[in-house]
Amino acid sequence: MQMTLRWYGSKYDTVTLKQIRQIPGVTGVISTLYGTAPGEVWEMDDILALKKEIEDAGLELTGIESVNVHDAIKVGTPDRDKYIDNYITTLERLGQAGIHMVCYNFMPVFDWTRTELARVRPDGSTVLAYTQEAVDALKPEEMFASISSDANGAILPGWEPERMEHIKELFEMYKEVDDEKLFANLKYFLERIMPVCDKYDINMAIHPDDPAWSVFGLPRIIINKENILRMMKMVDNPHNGVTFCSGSYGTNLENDLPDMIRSLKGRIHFAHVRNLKFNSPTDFEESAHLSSDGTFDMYEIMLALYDIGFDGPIRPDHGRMIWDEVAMPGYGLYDRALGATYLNGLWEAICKSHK
Ligand code: DNO
Repeated sequence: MQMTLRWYGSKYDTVTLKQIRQIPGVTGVISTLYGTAPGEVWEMDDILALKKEIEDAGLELTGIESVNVHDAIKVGTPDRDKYIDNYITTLERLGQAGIHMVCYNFMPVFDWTRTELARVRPDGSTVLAYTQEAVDALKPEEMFASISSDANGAILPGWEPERMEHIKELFEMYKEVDDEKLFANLKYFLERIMPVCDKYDINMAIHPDDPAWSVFGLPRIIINKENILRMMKMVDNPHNGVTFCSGSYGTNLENDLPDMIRSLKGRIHFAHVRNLKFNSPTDFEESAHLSSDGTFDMYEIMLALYDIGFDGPIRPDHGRMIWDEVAMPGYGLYDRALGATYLNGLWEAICKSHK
């Protein structure tokens, strides 16, 4: 596996490439053209400039998170082909630039959803947290206002203000879309993009829905083993794979994470590894990566990845805000660096004990 860190680009991120380069064992960066809107074609010059900036800092552009999918594709509106064509052109250019892993999601309206961005833990760190009760008490359009003041000035992925201005229209668009329709639209999208992925050897890695259940009555399908295996089978091409995100699948305590990993041998193209601490089945917070700080056995997760021969990029996922850092919630430097080091330690021990 290759340890990486997510980086939003010098215009948007408080963390620098120089800092990332100094985290032991981190050799790559997962980035994106953060200023582009879903559906837009990415310019080759912008892709190459991003790649060069990262390489000049002594790191590799290991993959893209994310090339976002336009809502027309998820909803299956008559103009979806235009947006799929744009997506294909972007993939083509990424392939030509030597990029072989693209993370994306198929979540309607929102990307990941948290109800608090700065819950204070007993040690004084602050973390992202979720309670179902808070979601049930809010209208979707209130949700954005309720969390944006804690965002430290950052624009959160999937929660861009210009998107949120159209939230009612977005909900209207999805009125007729249920789980089956969403599966069908995903299949249509994947079947159209697989030829370009085959040509340039691009691994598509779908990110799970987070939390792994329906929010605000919207359909959500990338939530458990059954659905993800259905998706792998429905377009049975090795380039159709997943981002295994322990913190997203893990929101549903019925998901057996190591078992899910083992069932996806050869199809995990990217791993996000983090821990959650549950206070009740519908109230969780994003703890430190260490097993003892949360609910998951991180050793078992890393062991399952080892057992299936996982050799793709991995990243510590969201970190806590510690040591007075001010950064995009979940994406500061310090706790993600601790997470990377911890995961590297587990991996080294697993590798050595299997020699
Ligand atoms: C949250 C991230 C997600 C992820 C997208 C992929 O921090 O893991 O926003 O990047 O869902 O498209």
